Amino acid sequence: MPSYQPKPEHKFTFGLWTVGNIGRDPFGEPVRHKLSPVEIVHLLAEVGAYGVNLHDNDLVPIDATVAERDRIVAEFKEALAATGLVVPMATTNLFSDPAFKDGAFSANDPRVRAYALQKTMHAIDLGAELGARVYVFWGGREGVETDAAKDPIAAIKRTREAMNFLCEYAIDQGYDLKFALEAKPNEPRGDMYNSTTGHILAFIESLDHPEMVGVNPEVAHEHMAGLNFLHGVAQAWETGKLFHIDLNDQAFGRYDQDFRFGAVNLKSAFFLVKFLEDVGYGGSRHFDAHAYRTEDYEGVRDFARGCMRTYLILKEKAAAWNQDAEIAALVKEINADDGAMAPYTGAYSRDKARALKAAAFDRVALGARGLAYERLDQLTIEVLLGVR
Ligand code: GLT
Ligand code: MN
Ligand code: MN
Repeated sequence: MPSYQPKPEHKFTFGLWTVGNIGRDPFGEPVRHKLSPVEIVHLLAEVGAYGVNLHDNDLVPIDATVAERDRIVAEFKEALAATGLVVPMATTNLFSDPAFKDGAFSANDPRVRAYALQKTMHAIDLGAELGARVYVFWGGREGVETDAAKDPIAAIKRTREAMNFLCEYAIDQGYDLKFALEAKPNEPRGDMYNSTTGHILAFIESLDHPEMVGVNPEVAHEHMAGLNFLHGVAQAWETGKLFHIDLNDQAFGRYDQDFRFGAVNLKSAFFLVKFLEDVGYGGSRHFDAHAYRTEDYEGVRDFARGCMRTYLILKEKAAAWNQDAEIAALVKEINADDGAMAPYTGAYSRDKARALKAAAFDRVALGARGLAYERLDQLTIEVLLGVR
């Protein structure tokens, strides 16, 4: 019986804000006491995580003096050294402080925009000091409740200007850092800009340094937009832009849930894990989720272990799917190609186009053929249910 034991090579990471979530929601007070960053590092080491990610202010309070900052960072580094945990990713909190109530990089007030840049440069320095190689940007407040408040074109241009500035800053400092932008359609703003991974992939191509910018798609955020997460991830991967990934779960049409990975949509989680493993995604598997509000810290450990365990079980199911002879035969049949169309298709030529326009197709026969996707899907379900 496999142990589904997390190992460093699985690259399972959690944010300080995930297992450190104290269960506050818009209707209720915290249900768990606050753990210090050092305590969180030890909790993560205990459950078998590989790394810990952080916002600047998860570690260093926004109003800390330089001396306080240095002391906190030194203590944190000691905890990392003692546990062997690493910090693969860092990010900036540009959403909690009231200064950012109208956004950070896209805010109407130029002072807020400049302060956001300043705060991010300090946070990038902190991330680089801790060894982070990926720097995430989640525009938590970059949006509006009413389009009377902001010109959407100005918002895009301001965001581009900020990203270009920060790319140059990282290059100028000689940091070995890639930026990963994270989309979300709404919450906490009524509507957020760069609302899906697709929007962001297009936006990246308009930057001065597109090669150093990719995406950090999150399961819940694409589900909130009603989208197929795997398809966004695949598009990012295919263009070399999958720099990071936020794993969690979310029921379609509900509030922002950030549930344990695989808690709601097992089949989508299966195809996602299968994709990441099949293509050989080498980045962090970051669980951006938190325990139910009903839990104490034992429940938080259950939550964290559950995220990793479900991932590893699904990884095993993916291998079983790939090795299943009946499934493999169906997949082969579905993708069969006798080469008869090769003279007409592929790269364009005038001759091919002329020949293709004159070719005869049995349209009725094409439409009449059954594709056996029902059988294939049922076999998939049976792999997942453990009867194959
Ligand atoms: C916040 C958000 C996440 C982002 C984090 C990075 S913070 O919890 O809900 O999706 O990834 O800023
Ligand atoms: Mn996230
Ligand atoms: Mn989220």
